[in-house]
Amino acid sequence: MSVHGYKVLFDSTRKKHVHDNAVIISLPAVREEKTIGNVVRKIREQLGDKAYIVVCVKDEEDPTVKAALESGVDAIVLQPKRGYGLAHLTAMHYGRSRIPNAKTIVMVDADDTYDLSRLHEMVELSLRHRALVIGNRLEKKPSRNAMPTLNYLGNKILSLIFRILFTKHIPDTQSGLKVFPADLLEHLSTNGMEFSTEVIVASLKSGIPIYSVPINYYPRLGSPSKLRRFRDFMRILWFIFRESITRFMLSGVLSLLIAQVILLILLTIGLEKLPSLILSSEVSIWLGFMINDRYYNFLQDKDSYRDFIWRGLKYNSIYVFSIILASGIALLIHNCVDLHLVLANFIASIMIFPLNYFINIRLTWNW
Ligand SMILES: Nc1nc2c(ncn2[C@@H]2O[C@H](COP(=O)(O)OP(=O)(O)OP(=O)(O)O)[C@@H](O)[C@H]2O)c(=O)[nH]1
Ligand SMILES: [Mg+2]
Repeated sequence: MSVHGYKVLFDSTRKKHVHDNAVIISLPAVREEKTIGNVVRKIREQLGDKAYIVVCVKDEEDPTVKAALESGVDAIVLQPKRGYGLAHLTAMHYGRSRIPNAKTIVMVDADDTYDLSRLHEMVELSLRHRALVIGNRLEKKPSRNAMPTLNYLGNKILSLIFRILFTKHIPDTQSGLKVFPADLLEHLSTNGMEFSTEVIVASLKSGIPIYSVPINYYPRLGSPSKLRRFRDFMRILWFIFRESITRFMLSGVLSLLIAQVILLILLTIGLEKLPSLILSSEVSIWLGFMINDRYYNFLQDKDSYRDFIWRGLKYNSIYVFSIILASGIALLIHNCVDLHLVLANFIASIMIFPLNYFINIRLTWNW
């Protein structure tokens, strides 16, 4: 993915930045002329000339452009359309086009609210482990001036939902300060505020480890926030759902339905109830595995036929407990409520969906 239609407003073309240790800094800004100077100074204090600072604005007339020039940034670009994510994508892609060797990208707001005193350490950590390093603002509750209670709750809730659906604990998913390996950029494409979450999801999918470093969070002293609370909250929530549960919907629903058809056939030809249940569940799990593998680039890269079977067996064996549980529940419902076994099995399968989801997501991104 690359960004089209952007405009370069300024480029220092300082050749000394083109070295292997360069770090691309992406600074999206809308009317941040009062604070951008401070942010640039703090970045230089931490990273010196290693930092290749790209500011992205959405309006050519924005006074931030002048302030950024005066503060000594390396490049200023104009994004093709509005959007926080698109601003980052524009700055990052431009940075990479200038410094193809850069190994690390830093994203941070231009509003001087993020504590950058650990930036150097975060960059080192990211380089050493090829990791995503997140500045965690929620280690201790930030002052209400810095983060109003509603924003604090929103951040906590989004991080909690993320934890439930991705079975991964990240204390501050919405932090705007993130440091990650530059090649992760190939997997990023969202234009709105969900960009921040996309960086985490892309890291999980790529098997990149994630670290959190506690930082302070300060009040905004410049222009008002660009956050549209409700709209952005809903967009991020939808993104989390889209990337987690719905990812397994197709395979889940398909294999669930096919399992019931197979169960009906096995019962009709006179097989005992328990073996019929187990056999139909097995087929459904294999089917789910194959759909996931084919359509969601499941587990690692493409491998040989033998490896595929081996992975399938491993995947299957982890489901043993869930098959026993589902069959048990199905028989219980069937006997107690006198429901047809196929219907009882259908209900049991839906009941154990959370367990299967948990197994599936753990296996998919195997952490
Ligand atoms: N270029 C560009 N920058 C943007 C856009 N939207 C937001 N920004 C900048 O992106 C950064 C993050 O936006 P903020 O308004 O600080 O949003 P936030 O940090 O989630 O919310 P607060 O905690 O209230 O600051 C700031 O530097 C903004 O100026 C956009 O559409 N284009
Ligand atoms: Mg901000």
